[in-house]
Amino acid sequence: MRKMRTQSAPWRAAAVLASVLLVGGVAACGNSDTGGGGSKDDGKITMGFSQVGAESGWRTANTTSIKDAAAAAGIELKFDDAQQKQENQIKAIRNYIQQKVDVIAFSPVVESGWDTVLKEAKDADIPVILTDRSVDSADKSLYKTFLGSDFVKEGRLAGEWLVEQKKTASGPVNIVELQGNTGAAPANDRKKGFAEAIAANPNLKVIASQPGDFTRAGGKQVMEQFLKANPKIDVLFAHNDDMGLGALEAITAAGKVPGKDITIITVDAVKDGMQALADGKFNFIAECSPLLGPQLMDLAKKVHAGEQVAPRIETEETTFTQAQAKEALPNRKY
Ligand code: GYE
Repeated sequence: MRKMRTQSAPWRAAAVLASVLLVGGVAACGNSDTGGGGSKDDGKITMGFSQVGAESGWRTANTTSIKDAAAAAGIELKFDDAQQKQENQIKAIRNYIQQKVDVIAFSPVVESGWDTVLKEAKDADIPVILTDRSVDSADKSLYKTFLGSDFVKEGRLAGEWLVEQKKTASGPVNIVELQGNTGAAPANDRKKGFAEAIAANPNLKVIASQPGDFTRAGGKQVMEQFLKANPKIDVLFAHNDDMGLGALEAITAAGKVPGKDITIITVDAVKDGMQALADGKFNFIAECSPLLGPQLMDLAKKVHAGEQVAPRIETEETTFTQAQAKEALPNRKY
């Protein structure tokens, strides 16, 4: 399927034929078959989904949620893992356009550079749903809706907690920041929200801020550099649990006690992060829910049926202290 790309007309025709054979058995092609019929396969919706990658516990939970929800909703899912590369996402989306899927959904690895491919989908009359992360396209007609979290708010909640904790600090509080992958909406927005919140106390200073790509390996490596370059680090703000978990190794190896010598704040609240919080190694987590699958499938059905949907649908989330993590952990599903 990945080979079905552009070029000559005969090749395109062959690609179309192949996709018709592939989905034709279960679905009448086109967008007009939503009325339902006798058999339960009638009117089946095909969704092409381009996932960012498998960089974190959050992403794994998100992928599971999408696959499970598609199966439960009777939506045929074509799934592609872009391995954190925008070019792979663009290729996957072009494939989905050629295969004439009913709906395209994707989580854009970075915010910029999507206008051309989104225009191609629009010209092919295939509705696009953004999920988890958004794009910075000025033309909002290029997609139907954006389903996901408010990342600025997550950064702000993290920062506000720190401001409260350090309100009696008399001297400088040195903060290091592990950012998500460069250009990603959650990296840009969490950085922004955090900076806005900590501006309330001039003692709070971000002394170093680097991307760790949302991975454990990235978090560990960049934290090692931070520790080498900065003798006094009081706080780590990591844009996700996985980078925070990677950083724990670097902090311990440097002879410091995570959660005590260095206050650690992260975002996500996946199981491993919540465990670290309950164990006293992390100090605070701003939650970001990966369980977007059911809402996404619901939206796919609506846009396929030509119904109007809200242009922005926000996920509900909370925050966790160590005590709250201990309480929530036994029922945590991901
Ligand atoms: O916080 C991080 C993942 O886009 C919200 O991506 C998502 C972020 C999540 O790699 O763990």
